[in-house]
Amino acid sequence: MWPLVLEMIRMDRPHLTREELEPYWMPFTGNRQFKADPRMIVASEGVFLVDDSGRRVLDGLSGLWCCGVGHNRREIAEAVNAQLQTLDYAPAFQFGHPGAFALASRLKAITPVGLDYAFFTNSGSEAVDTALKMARAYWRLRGKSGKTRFIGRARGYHGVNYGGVSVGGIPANVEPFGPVLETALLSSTLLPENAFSRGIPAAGLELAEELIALIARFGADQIAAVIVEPVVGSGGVVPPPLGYLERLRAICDENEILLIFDEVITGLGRCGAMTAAEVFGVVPDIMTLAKQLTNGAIPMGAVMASAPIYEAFMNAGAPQHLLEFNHGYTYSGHPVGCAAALAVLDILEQEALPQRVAKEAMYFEDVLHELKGAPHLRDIRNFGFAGGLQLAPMEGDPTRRPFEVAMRMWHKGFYVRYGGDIIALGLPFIMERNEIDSLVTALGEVLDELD
Ligand code: PXG
Repeated sequence: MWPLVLEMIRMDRPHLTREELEPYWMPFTGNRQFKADPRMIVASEGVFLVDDSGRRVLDGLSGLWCCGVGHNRREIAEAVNAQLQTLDYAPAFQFGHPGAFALASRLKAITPVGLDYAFFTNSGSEAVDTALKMARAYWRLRGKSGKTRFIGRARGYHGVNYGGVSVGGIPANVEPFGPVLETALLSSTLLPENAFSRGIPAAGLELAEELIALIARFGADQIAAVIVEPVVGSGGVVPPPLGYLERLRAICDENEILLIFDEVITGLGRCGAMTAAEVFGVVPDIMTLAKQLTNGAIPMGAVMASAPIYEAFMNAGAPQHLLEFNHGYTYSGHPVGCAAALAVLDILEQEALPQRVAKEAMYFEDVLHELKGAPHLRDIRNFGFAGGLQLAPMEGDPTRRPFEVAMRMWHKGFYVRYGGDIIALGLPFIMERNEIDSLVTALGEVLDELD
């Protein structure tokens, strides 16, 4: 099938003209640069993307951290197709369809014990804002309506909706859009002394104590929840210091503060288990999922909530016909999204892909850390099938170098992500060792070539 796809592309798809490119306002993209030098992706298969010249490009970020089981999986396409021909849409409010219930049960089973209820959204950003609303409403129901403040963390990324940017720790994503919710940020655990750590870094546990200081400043009776990514993704691939997440959990418990894990990137295989919560043995009160949930094929997110949270809403004492949570989306639990997600969970389980990631992560780590000593490289970080290279900033233009690296990689036939001072890698869970080798070798060559 593969050569046929390439033939079709060559024959039927001329490059778009500048005029044809113009009307699309692209997200999180340098629109002017892209339209001057387009990188058009027209097909995909397994660990490869195909551009509009029919060139195969190795996908080093699983799309945008979402296509871990590989592109164009037949099982997902068939499940989606069958669902579309059976039930394309069912009203999400006041009616149900079997797929959403089946998916909720599957997610309950694969997330840590205690996260028993699934609320569906269409993206990670919506999952985050849903989680924040859930947390505030929960405390209100418990008679503690003063608990409204959220604590996030520097370098955190929690999507782009107003709640998410309020708790996020990437200034450029919030400054143009303020004022936002009142929040406070913990410091990032990215410490110079941890540079070139393999996996979990040794230093930084004491940074969890900042939460104690924030509680002293604002009062536990004003704080609804703490939200963190167990392993920071977009903010630079930052694994947590040894013991850090456990300590956050303990402080939250002592102070009646909810702990939210944003597992939009870390969930469903990337960390070598179904969730990062499982890897670290720390169970949050609320967990967000998206991206890998449908392998990127259909937009979908989920919020997993603990039984006490769900029960607080159910036992609020209102008549049965009234809504317990005034929140939801037209496409919450969309039948096609649920069908895709169920197919993805089957693949993850049947092919034991989280286990594969756990096993191969060591190989990836070894190969990636061989880059140590390459020009411009300030740090290498990794966890599971996620890796980050931090580059020394160019004078006067600190984000230029990662951009240059990513563009040169693209022209060599490799897709990696650039942002800030970071090159990020998020390998597909099915990537073979020789493919990892070629990706990292190409990165080494590009770093050598740079000024
Ligand atoms: N939480 C986390 C932890 C994320 O990484 C979101 C929420 C928002 O998800 P949606 O589906 O609304 O985009 C994300 C998204 C990158 C990159 O290159 C990361 C994301 C999105 C796009 C690019 O690191 N993360």
